Amino acid sequence: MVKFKIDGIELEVPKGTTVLEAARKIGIEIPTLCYLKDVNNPASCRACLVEVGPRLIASCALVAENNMDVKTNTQKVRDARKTVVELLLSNHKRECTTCIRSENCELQKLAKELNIRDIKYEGERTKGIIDDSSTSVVRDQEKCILCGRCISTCGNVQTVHAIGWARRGFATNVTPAYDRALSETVCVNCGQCIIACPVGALHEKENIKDVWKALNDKEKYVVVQTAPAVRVAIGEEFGLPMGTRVTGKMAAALRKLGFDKVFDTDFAADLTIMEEGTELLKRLNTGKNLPLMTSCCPGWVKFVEHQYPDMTDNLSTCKSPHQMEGALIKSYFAQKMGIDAKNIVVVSIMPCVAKKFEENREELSCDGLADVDYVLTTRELAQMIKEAGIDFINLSDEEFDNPFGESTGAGVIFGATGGVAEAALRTIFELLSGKELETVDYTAVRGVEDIKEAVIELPDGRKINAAVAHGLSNARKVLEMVRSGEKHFDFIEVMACPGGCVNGGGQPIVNAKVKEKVDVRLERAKGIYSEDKDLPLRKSHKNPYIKKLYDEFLKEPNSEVSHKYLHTHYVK
Ligand code: HC1
Ligand code: SF4
Ligand code: SF4
Repeated sequence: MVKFKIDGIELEVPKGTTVLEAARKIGIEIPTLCYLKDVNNPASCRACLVEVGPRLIASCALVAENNMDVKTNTQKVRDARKTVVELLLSNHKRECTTCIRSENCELQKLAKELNIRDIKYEGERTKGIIDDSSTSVVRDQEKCILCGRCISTCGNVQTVHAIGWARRGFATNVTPAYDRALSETVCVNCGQCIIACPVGALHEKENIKDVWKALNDKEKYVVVQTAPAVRVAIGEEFGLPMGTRVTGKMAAALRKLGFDKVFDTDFAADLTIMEEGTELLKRLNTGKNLPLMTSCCPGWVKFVEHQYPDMTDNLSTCKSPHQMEGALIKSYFAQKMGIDAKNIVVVSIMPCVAKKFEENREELSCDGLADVDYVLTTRELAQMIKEAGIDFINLSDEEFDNPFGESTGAGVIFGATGGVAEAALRTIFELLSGKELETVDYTAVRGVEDIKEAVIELPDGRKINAAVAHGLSNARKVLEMVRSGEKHFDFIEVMACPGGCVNGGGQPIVNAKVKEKVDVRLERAKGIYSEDKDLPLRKSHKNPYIKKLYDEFLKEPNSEVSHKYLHTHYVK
């Protein structure tokens, strides 16, 4: 242990603790911009300067030592921090009123806290570009403050390394190698860099205008569906605590926006379990293409295509749930309603920016029509609700529309890491045994441990070895273990985003300081599991509308019709 003082307060902390960590533990506020807990700590922004003797030192890189006397609140410290931020602002494209991150920008917030009223150092600014080549992520270099949080996230958390540092000194910027467009790189579109960025230098490619246009077009029948993870996060955009379930208010708001039908992607998550569970049992019988790897996360699918092309046959052929639902809306539902599928516009509300890439893939279409026409993030939906002047907080709960509005708890838990595996296990076991499961909670695959493993004994004595990984660095570890023969798995669930979709790149952006105290992944997952617990049905195969869909249209899981609408293939 080390004994030292911060602002006269005696402290005892474990060896290796930084002054920043120690100060925050006792409630002393030190500003930071580049620091992102467990991800990024380059000591580059210098906003966290503190005074130790005659020197000003960055507290994030200052390891506490015995007898140190640290001061965090002197005039010298306040002036120095102010100068640091003024210099950053002098080289920043300051269009705060129209910036996508206005009111949720860490630089704006800090400038206000430090009472910066004018920019003293006007002069030449570093030139940069706006790269909007990607379907998912837009980069605006002139808003970048060179904190490096995106680079560390992409490189260390995701092991993708699509972006990095280039040039030196005043010309330094963040860019893909050789200044390529992001769309020409190995970027998997996960958007984790967006939610790591403290400012508006990275954001999603917006589709709000496209959706308003469709809603205003009298010829179009506009249908919306919402992903499991949106309902436990969108409330944050309206000031509700993290993880608050607002499923009914969300359905009501969507109706007020003018959508003709309000469907739930959770229904198709149940359907995915029927299709993927059947696929798993078939592969177990033939021994081919094992382990079966989940395919509902387009960031993960892209990662496999780029980095493990020899393993694409291991991916499930199932489309992701919202793509399945889109294909069914334009076939089964259109036929039922007597609507020309060409006039239907399907909008998916997703916690994800990779889904924007996914819906544009030509592999995800049927009869010449894209399954899904537009994907909006949770943030974009909140924006539309605000633009429409809807009093979200005071809305009364409404239900989803049928035939795609009913889901089981198994569909809901898709939104958290381990959810797909748990949902599959609930169904596979029952279908094989013909017996009711006594407990449906497979807690071994829940939580945010990097890699989770479970062995499930089937009624016929066979065992299924399952692995669950979230975040692509963990996925890479699992694939390397499989390749080297170190581990044998039959089933692998991967979600590209740490924590799964609850922490997707399209979700409300949480300030880095809040992330230090609260695990966003766990808070939102709590909302997911409580919705699961409260639903009367918790196993996909019990969903009455799923049974009806098979009776009326698909016949049986993995049938020819199912393959036409619900399955796809990948590129190597
Ligand atoms: Fe997901 Fe999925 S869980 S991929 O994260 O399989 O986006 O929430 O909608 O499609 O259901 C996302 C979430 C989502 C799909 C489902
Ligand atoms: Fe990297 Fe994901 Fe950002 Fe692409 S979207 S640059 S893969 S973090
Ligand atoms: Fe999208 Fe979910 Fe995959 Fe993240 S984990 S890229 S939010 S599908």
